[in-house]
Amino acid sequence: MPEQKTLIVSNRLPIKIQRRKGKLKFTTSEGGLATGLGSFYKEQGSWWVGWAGIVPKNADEEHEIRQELAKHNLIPVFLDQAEIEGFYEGFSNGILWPLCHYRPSYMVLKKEYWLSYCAVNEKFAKTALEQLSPGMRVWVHDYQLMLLPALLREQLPDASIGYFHHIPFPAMELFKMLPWREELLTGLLGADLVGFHTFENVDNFLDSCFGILNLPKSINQLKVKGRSVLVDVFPMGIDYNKYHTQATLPPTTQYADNLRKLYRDQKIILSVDRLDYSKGILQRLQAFEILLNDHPEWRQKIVLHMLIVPSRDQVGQYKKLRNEIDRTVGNINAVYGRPGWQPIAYYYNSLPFPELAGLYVAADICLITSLYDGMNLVSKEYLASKNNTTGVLVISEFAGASRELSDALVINPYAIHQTSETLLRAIKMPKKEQQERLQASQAILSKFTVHHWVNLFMQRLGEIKSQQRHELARKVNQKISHAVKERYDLSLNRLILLDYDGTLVGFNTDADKATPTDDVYEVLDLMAEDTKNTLSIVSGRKYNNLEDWFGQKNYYAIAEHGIWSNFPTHTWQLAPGLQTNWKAQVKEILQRYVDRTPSAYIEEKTHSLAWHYRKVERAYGLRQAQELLQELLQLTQEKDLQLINGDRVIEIKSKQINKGKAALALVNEIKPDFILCIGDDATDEDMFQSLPRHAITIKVGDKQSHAKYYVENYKEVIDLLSVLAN
Ligand code: GDG
Repeated sequence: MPEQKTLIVSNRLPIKIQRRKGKLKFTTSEGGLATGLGSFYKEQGSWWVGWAGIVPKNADEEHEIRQELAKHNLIPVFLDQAEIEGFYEGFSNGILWPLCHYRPSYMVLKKEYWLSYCAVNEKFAKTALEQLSPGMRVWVHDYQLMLLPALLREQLPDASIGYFHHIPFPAMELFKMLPWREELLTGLLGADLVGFHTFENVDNFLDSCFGILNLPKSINQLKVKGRSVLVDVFPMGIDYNKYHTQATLPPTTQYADNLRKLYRDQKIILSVDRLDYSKGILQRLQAFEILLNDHPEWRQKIVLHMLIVPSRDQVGQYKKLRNEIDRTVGNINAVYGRPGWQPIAYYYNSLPFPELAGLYVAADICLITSLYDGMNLVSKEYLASKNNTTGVLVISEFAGASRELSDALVINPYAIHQTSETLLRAIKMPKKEQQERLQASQAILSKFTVHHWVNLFMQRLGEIKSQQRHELARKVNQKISHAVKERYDLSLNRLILLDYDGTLVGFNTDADKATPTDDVYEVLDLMAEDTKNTLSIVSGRKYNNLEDWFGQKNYYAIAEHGIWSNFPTHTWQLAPGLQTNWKAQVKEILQRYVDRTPSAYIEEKTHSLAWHYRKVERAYGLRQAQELLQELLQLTQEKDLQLINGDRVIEIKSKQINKGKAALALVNEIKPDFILCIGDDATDEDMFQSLPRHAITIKVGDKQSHAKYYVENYKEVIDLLSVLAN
């Protein structure tokens, strides 16, 4: 029994239903996903939801299908003809597929396809929700169901939801073209874990979330309304033993022997793929033709055995491709063929599994020319089918599998002369080298199997859920705010330290416009009225800024991270012994970056300098900031200066002073029995770290922090202060 039940949701169920002589015939699928997930969904209590792939004739037939599928823990979603055309062929295969495979010009952007996609995702959500019980995990598969994670999240805020994208995720510039880009990204981010085959896909997805949804970038996590979402790489494997064993069984060995007899004295080059423009079939044929043309000595000694599985051949682009393949194959065979020998043996059908395995066993070379491919399982199946024998894999660098299989011969399928040369190298490769390369690849494939993939995905889903629980325990909720209020009420001498920007007011691209709101004044005035309270703003801003806003108040202000303070006399005083002779040299560097970066500017304070990029295009600003930080590193070390990497600002000031030291000075003076300190910035960490242990420290925004608690945003700070003051 699995520890936790899992609901799998994918577009297709792992079963094929056909009508034969008026009766329904059910055949289970042998696909990689079905095998990998088999151990989950067949366990009692786990289920698989998906389209049955058939439109029932009437209610009786629908009932029969449901009954039969239920025996295998499968739950069908039924689609009518309009949904098949809109959701499946229109949006999934006519928009998302070409876009994710870098063929945006093939997209047919019709609003009705989008509406159908939304409606069918809702339909899947409804069926899935009927099956879900508390504590169950959900694993959603692939691009047909990108909206589903968020639809499930709406109804089940605490559920464990994983999503895996089996095809490539394109670069942000491309994904941006979609009129429904925000909706699709938001849909995916309903999941706790979003998985891809390669790290490039992960990067592309994170770039899109940053560029389109404005979500800050990190290596592999995003924050969605306070919930951490993990985005990670899971290269899908195969059932290695199944292929390795099948290669020794009679139907397969027999098929392989027959094939070898048929192609006596010829090297067999094999290709297996669905009819699709992403597979580089025409490029493959061109490369093969160049080989025949440039190396006549190999004619009659090689054969390209090309199995193409029929797919989507009623769709325009696919029909066109098929005609082109037919024409090219015919042409090559006509030009280079001889009586008794055809260079290309082309089959447009699909084979039963034992025969497909026979092809793998017999082939000397497997040639994969994908122009883009999420993973490509055929390449892995071919290698796994080789039992102490020989065989060479030639694989496109644009297939996800090429990232793991570093012992294969890797090609760029667009460089057809290079492909042709590499093919020749594979044909001539000595047996010993073939064996060495095979063994190295098999060692990887036998470890990173599909079962390993499933376990790893589930393990990471568990990890992100426990991280979320941990984070939630730090979040200021009603219980925590009551406990703080209780301590507040019992204390007699309180110190309240509040950062300003990002803590009491929101971020404004124009720093001068981030003035205190009425709410801020109201709650601070109320707090300061209480004679038990000493309240101070602790900010990085210039003192004249703070003087303008808070100079007339009966609370205090500390400016420029502690360089200036008006405590306790309400007159501004400078911290003693600070040097400013470093400023000219640093300013010169900052000025260069201002001249190179539109909208960046320098803010000069009496004892510090700030380079602001709050108005600069976000990604570009971050890049310039990284470079500037790098350049300032050595100089600031030599001059004993502090380099602060803040929120869209880089600040340089003397090391002798920081917010932590300033806060501690107040603590020593006042000797409070209650300390509350709230801040959002890197510089506030100095306060969190230097205050006594009993201090209640709160970070605004759930970033890595030394603070004990966190709140989501400045509005929650005002709420908390109001609770305390009232
Ligand atoms: C998507 C992504 C990613 C093929 N012909 C026959 C047959 N097959 C089986 C193969 C293999 C499967 O079909 C094809 O898998 P691929 O991975 O190559 O490609 P897609 O179907 O496009 O899959 C892809 C995959 O999802 C997994 O995440 O790798 O990049 O596009 O298993 O063996 N099976 C039988 N007869 C055939 O004639 N029995």
